Amino acid sequence: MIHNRYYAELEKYEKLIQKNNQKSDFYNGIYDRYENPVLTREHIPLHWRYDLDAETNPYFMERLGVNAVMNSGAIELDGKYCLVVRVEGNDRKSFFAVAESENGTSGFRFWDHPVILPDTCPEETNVYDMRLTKHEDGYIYGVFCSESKDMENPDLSAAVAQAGIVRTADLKTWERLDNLKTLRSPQQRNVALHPEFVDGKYAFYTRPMDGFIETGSGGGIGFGLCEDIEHAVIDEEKIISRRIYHTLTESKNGAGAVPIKGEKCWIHIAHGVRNTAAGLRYVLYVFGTDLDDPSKVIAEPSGVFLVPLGRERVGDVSNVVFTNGAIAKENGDVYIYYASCDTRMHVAATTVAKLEDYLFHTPKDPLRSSDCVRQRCELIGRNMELLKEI
Ligand code: M1P
Repeated sequence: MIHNRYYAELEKYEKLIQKNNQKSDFYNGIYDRYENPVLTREHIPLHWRYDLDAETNPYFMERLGVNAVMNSGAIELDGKYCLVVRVEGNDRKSFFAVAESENGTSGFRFWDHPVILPDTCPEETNVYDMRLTKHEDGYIYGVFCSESKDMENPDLSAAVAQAGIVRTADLKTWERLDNLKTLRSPQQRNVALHPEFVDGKYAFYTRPMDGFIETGSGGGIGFGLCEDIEHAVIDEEKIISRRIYHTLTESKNGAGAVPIKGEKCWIHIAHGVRNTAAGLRYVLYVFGTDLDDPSKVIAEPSGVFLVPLGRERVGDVSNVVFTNGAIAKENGDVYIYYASCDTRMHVAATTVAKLEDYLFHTPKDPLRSSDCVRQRCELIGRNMELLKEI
């Protein structure tokens, strides 16, 4: 028999799922933020966490709790907004699960079961952060981090990160392909597949790393081509968005959402990391690449695009925003799904036109304080002239 408490918890759960979400009063002209997170751990269905049976669970305890929902791939499928969410159990292991919404900003509801990935790598301990690409070859690809213990290193925390690759037509049945091999980089995280062939080949954004946490000699976001997606091998990785001293990418950076095809460029929403006395700070930034050559950066606006604000600043890994999914609609609307503090998911809404205006009309970072103040004084000067008209 189902425990009585289930019905009270179900009522709370349904109220949460049906909660309206509105644009907040935040303004920067670039995007709108929404008041409420679109997904939290409370959105996880009760039957994934509790044993509902009153006999085997007399106290109605959570048996398999969920700690966080975060870094989600995003895709529009059959007119629905679908997120492939990174769900982190209380046991610290992550898995993927699809949550779907009618309008992209509220009402996200998980499908009945988590994603079952083919279990082809016995050494794999953890999987997370899937980027979803609707490729012109007809498949939907998921590229994610496949993490294993580093058996060659006696340090208990030593791990190895690789890029796992799966493909699907419906987000229900998944085929696992070989992990990506990058011949010149020992580890990879934050890898994304470009949606179109480039020179007849599959194109990946990579993040070469010497170790599991530090990128070391890996200079930033890389770009590489491969012939065979089923056994993907990349020889050369060209660094396209660099780590730069005293900028938001000083410590590291990584590809975020799969690039969006705009009118003037491919729009990349990535993350940059700097070190502080309070630990690493993760923010989002945007750059644009050539429509014919997506490895060529043609727009690099200065500074941060989206940072953790208010309640977004607090969570398991504080001072972090991270994106690995955005949905661009045919009418030009764009929904950027981002996690705060490795804890919950939010949405920001904008358009391709606004993103391109931001990309091509935000000044570049002059990289030195004295040049930055000159840049700002120019803006102030022009505005002072205009303000005389009032
Ligand atoms: O904790 C912040 C993020 O750290 C990692 O990103 P990166 O590889 O750039 O350091 C990832 O593990 C990501 O999942 C996490 O959100």
